[in-house]
Amino acid sequence: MSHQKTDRSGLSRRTFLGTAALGGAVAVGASQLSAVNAATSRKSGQNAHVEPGDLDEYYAFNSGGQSGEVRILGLPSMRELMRIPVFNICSASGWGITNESRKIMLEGLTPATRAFAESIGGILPNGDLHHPHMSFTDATYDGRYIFVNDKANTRVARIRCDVMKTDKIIEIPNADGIHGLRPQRYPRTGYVFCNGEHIVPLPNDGSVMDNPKENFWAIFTAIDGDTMKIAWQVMVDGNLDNCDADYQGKYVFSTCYNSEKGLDVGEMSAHEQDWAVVFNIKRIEEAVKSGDYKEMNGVPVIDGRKGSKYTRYIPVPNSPHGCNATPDGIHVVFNGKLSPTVTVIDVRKLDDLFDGKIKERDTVVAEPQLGLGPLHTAFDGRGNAYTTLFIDSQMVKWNIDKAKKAYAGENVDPIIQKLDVHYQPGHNHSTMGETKEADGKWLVSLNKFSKDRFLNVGPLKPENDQLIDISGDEMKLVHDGPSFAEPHDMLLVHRSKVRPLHRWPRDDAMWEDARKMAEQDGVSLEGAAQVIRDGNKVRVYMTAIAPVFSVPNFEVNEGDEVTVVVTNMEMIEDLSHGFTLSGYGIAMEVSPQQTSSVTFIAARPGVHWYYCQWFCHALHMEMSGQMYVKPKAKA
Ligand code: RUQ
Ligand code: CUA
Repeated sequence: MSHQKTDRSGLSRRTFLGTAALGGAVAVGASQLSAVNAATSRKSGQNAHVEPGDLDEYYAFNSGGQSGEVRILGLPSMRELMRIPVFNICSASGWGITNESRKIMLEGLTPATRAFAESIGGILPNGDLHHPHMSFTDATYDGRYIFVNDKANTRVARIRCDVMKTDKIIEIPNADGIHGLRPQRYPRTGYVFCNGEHIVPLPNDGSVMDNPKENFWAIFTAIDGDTMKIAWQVMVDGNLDNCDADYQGKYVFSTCYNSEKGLDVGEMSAHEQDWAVVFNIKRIEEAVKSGDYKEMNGVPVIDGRKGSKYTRYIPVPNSPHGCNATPDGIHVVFNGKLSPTVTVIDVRKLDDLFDGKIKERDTVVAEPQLGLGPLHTAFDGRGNAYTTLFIDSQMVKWNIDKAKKAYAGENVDPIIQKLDVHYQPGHNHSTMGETKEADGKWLVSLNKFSKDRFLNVGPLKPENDQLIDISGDEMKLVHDGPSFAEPHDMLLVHRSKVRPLHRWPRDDAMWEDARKMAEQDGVSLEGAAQVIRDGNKVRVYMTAIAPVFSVPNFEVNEGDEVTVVVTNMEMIEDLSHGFTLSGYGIAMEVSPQQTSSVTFIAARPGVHWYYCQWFCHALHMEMSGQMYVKPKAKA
């Protein structure tokens, strides 16, 4: 693709957000051609088609954006395999309904938020999940956990990769809107780092609400990923957007687009330069040990504002967004967003920077001009970088070494190719690209607009996650994948790194409360068929084995507090049952060897059927029972 053409399409696309139609129509014609080319004349020999019954080579963990969940896709087929509810309420699995999930959703909240949640029904019903990232050992994925952020309610959650379920959710105090999130890469995770995006007063309790320049702050947080307790926080100037950790375990980086501490768009984008903050982990840990911090809401908060020995602020042109460390372990790329450039630093210079031997901008080794709206960068492990250009609607492939040479004054063009994507890409992600094992096979462009790429589904359109083959010299677009509610980020993990179980372990900690309760009642969950009355509390224990619940019916009084505990005793893979109670807003998943429980008030007299909602047997429809609720007057 010649630069001539690139520039023209870039110009027409630039008007996309304003006048839409024409630029988009031109782009569709061109891309259909390139899709045909990809199918017929691709040289790289990679096949995106996965035959029926064949397995994908990669897991793709896709954020569900404002749906609050995580999705698992197979790559390269882009088939959706599973959804993992996290911050959302899930009608199918009962996440947010069962006792087990509600405990996870409640117990990590601060006391103030917990009281608020209880006033609106017990849990916060939504989340805005942008960034799923897997735990690392020695700078590559280790298959233990996936950590995710919630921008909407300032939380961080952890997903267990053995069962692909959320097991911890914590609220981050002193911050507002957790956005960027990355686990420590080396020696292992370790810390999970996350950014508070919005500046707020400290404490944010209404006692101070004016004069943001003096009173509002952004907070950088390090969580202990093993315990999910907050290790420390750092108060910084400006705000915080995205972050990444180095490959050495020494530094963490965060971009700032609001060095102005503005409260509206005009104020926030006023400066020609903002910055990237560098956090010195060792020095911060020493500060925690020596007591150089202020405790706020039970957390040590270190002062990392300009001039502190714990941070450095590297000037970066204008409102940088993505923050990406390269698989060679040496560079970090800050993506300019309002500047057509990305800024590349060399992490080997950071010791000297912190020792005062060099200045902030001396760490910069390249600053190539790539196109309009650079947001995120991915890598192929062969020295090339791929940056999304939001405004140009393109993916640009460029060479890091060439960019360094150009920065040093040599007459070289680092840009290798620009590929049209459809449309307005945000994140991109390459297979294993944020690890030392980056393999340069596939790249996904997560486009925020799909407009004319799919059948029209009304005013709200899906996003478009496009699969690009990067194994050859040229990027080839091979697949369009519609997705809902703005996935921001996609983690592409080789299947050898993830080893989920086929059944739950019977002694799993997920239902330890139900087990304790059963023990007190003298009931074995595994053989249970019992109804226990304890004052106005009723506990119903049953097993599920296709196609029967061991308790075919039970009777309670109106107003009783009822707890139903269901244990699936199937040993057969994939034989999930469920428990749905009609008219009570209750559904739960009970997968092989799992126990699930739910507690509710029997507020509605009459006969209420319960049934299994996961198709499990030829007599699945008959897998049901009845709850009789005697009205108060007759009780
Ligand atoms: S952000 S589109 Cu929420 Cu990751 Cu850059
Ligand atoms: Cu059990 Cu359907």
